[in-house]
Amino acid sequence: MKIGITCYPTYGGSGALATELGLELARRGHEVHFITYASPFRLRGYAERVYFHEVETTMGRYPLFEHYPYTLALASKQHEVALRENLDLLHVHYAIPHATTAWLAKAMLQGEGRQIKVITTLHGTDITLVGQESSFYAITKFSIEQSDLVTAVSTYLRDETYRAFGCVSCDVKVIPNFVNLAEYHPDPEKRWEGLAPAGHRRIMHVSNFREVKRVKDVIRVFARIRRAMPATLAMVGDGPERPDAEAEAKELGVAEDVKFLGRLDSVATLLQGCELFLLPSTTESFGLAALEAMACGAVVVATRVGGIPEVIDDGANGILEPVGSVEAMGRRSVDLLRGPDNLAAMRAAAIERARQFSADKIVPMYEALYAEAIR
Ligand code: GMT
Repeated sequence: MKIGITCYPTYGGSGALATELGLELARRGHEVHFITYASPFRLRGYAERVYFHEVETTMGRYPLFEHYPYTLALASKQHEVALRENLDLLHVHYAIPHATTAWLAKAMLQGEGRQIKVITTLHGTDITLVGQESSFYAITKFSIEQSDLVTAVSTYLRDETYRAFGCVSCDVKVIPNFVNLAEYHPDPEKRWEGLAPAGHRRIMHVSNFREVKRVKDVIRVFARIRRAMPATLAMVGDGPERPDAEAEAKELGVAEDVKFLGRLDSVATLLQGCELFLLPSTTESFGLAALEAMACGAVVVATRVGGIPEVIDDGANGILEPVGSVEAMGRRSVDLLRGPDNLAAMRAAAIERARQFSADKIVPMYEALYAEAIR
């Protein structure tokens, strides 16, 4: 099959998932065309049957356009690539604006007597936050309803889509996030040499440091662990909340043991050395970062929100607490780290749970969906 994929190419779970999906599909013999404004960050180097088509984001000085109409440029590129490469379908990730531009590209193709199917995957804040803003609500609802097929990454997100948009004519199918076990797997040899002193517990957080990630809570939980034992926290990523997190680390006296590493294209080797992964978000439709951490053998300490309980069983393969309960997250982290048997058992359970979301199990669900779409 020939598949066009549009996603956000920069740091973020939806772009990560879309790129991993494209790479898996290509390994399975499909031809994959990424259509977006930059090469997706997880697309590293050449991969067989994978192509990247760049969408322009600027043009020469044209005073009439104070803002470049990127969405029109994207729709034009989706149309152009679909026509030239004879694509069977466009699979867009994150509804805004990708589902809308795909609808436009499809309408243009139809005008030329060509058919293409549009599949939209909803990832999170396209439904829970941005899509519900008054400027975007109607067009998001319209674009979802006009898609040939719609998927959501968790049951929570599907139900939230029905609740918030009441999409009468759409049947949202749940296809959970998946993890590439060839890259994300345990490696007991990894111990963060050069990052954490010997004897330190290794704690980690990865995100785009937006408000929803509550990165100050990450620091607060870590400070409670640090008071109880030697430990290092690796903060991977960047975003608007980073200065606040840095200030919080200073304020709580743990700055020396908190390493802000910035954006990294690949976190697998760090995750392999990590013992606890902190994800205290306000909302999380699935928590791809948590799944990848579990696959590497880290215990995730997260909030009991959104789709996270669909991935983590509290007390069995991870720890869940209400939003903002840094005291409980800190206390349970310390208890776990002090009990080597419990920690080892929970790490093993996390690896086992992550295997249920392996690419081998989940990607065929997308392939079945594609077959259904073009039937
Ligand atoms: O909704 C977002 O915040 C954007 C999106 C992204 O691009 O980072 O993240 C979402 O998609 C991921 C992949 O499906 C999910 O694992 C994340 O839980 C989800 N983030 C939120 O719901 C906050």
